[in-house]
Amino acid sequence: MNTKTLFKRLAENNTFLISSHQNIDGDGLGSMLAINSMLRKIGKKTCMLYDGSIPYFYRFLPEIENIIFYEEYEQGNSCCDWDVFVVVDCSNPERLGRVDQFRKKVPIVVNIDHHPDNHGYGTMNYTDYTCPSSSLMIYQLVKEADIALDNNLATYIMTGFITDTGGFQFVELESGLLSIMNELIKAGASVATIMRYVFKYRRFEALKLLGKALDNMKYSAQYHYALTYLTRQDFIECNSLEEDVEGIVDYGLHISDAEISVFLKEIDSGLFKVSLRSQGRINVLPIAHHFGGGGHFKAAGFKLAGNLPQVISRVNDFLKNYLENKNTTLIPQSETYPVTE
Ligand SMILES: [Mn+2]
Repeated sequence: MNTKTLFKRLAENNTFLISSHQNIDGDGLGSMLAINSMLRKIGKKTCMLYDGSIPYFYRFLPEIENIIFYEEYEQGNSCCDWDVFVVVDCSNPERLGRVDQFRKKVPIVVNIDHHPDNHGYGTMNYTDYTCPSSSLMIYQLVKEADIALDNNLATYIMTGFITDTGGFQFVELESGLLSIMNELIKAGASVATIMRYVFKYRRFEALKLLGKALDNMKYSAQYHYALTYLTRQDFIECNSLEEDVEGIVDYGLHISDAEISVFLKEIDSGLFKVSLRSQGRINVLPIAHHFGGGGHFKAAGFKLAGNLPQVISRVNDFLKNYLENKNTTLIPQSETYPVTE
């Protein structure tokens, strides 16, 4: 669906529920806040609802305190019936957690996303996997609607873009993108501020946890991939929070000839969340699909049950097999954008 038709349909309705995926990142948050801000500017009633916790380093985002947590919703608040449910940056609606129930209760479901494995679960789907961030898709919608960018809206869109491109590292900044950046900066987005919060501003305990992960890292010089892990015990020893792992998976790609970085995080005793990152040549999405997960060509993830040695060996076995068939595993040319799951 194009932006013109979508905006027309949005404008015809009055009340909107907005949500995004669990383990939310800067693009999920930026996109939620951006569509919320856009709809409010045209006089709509909105409610941002999220099932999960929001990492502390995203609290610099204006009006983030307006996002309602699912627990608060359950305890009763002003949100009631909605005409439209807008889901942003979410390839699979199961990733909405308990908010997913509203897909069946709200008449119109709008799916705005840039994940290549989004199968169009909305009643209206605005999907574009060549777009570097979902927030940039909302930028296109804002332009279509002829809504003026203000400081907040520009900050939300820029935060999504910066998060999903790893701070402009994983995208060729061509003139088209640069002119959008220029417009966002003119409207008040501060690249320096966003970069600091998204990539640097961390608790001391997060750095200790990174130390553990680097210590646990193994590198396969033969297959060119790094693999590391963190167990529940590591979290306890470092007094760490779940969000303290943000960015750890990227460190494996610092190795000069690494093609892939793998990070296993024990989320519960005997259950691991596995994150994959690619330098840009090898497609990691089929690996995630094999294990029932999803994501992008360069950033994907899945969950795997077992104890640590079992999980490591299952991942190693599959990866080695996969990497031996390189002809079938390369990222299609020019499809090299997002870097978060
Ligand atoms: Mn995204």
